[in-house]
Amino acid sequence: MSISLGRRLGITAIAATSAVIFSATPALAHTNITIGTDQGRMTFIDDGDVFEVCDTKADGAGVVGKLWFNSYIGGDWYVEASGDDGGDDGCDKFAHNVEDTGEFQMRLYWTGPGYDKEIARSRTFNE
Ligand SMILES: [Ca+2]
Ligand SMILES: [Ca+2]
Ligand SMILES: [Ca+2]
Repeated sequence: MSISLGRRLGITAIAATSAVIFSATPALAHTNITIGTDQGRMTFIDDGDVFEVCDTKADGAGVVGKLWFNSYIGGDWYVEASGDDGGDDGCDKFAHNVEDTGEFQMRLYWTGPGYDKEIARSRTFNE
């Protein structure tokens, strides 16, 4: 009786643990990801872990792309790296290693007068 109960509890515990690990795993990147609007865009380039930020509209303000991170240990999301682009030619780039230590998310902001307005946000990812 007690052995049978123990077995059943053990199986239940294993199943529950697997479910938690599965649900906490964000989608793996292994591909480029682009977000944006007509004001600008931000692209994660998987080859080299480079992030490209482009201001695509001559509207008197630039854009800033931020790479947010939240570790598996918990706690708040915070900005790990960022890059901005303004009226100059071409896009700006920054590199940041994306690894399997937590979840990453790209968020793009339009730097209008006096404030940064979020205009796009990616799914969470890592690799
Ligand atoms: Ca990569
Ligand atoms: Ca602009
Ligand atoms: Ca530019």
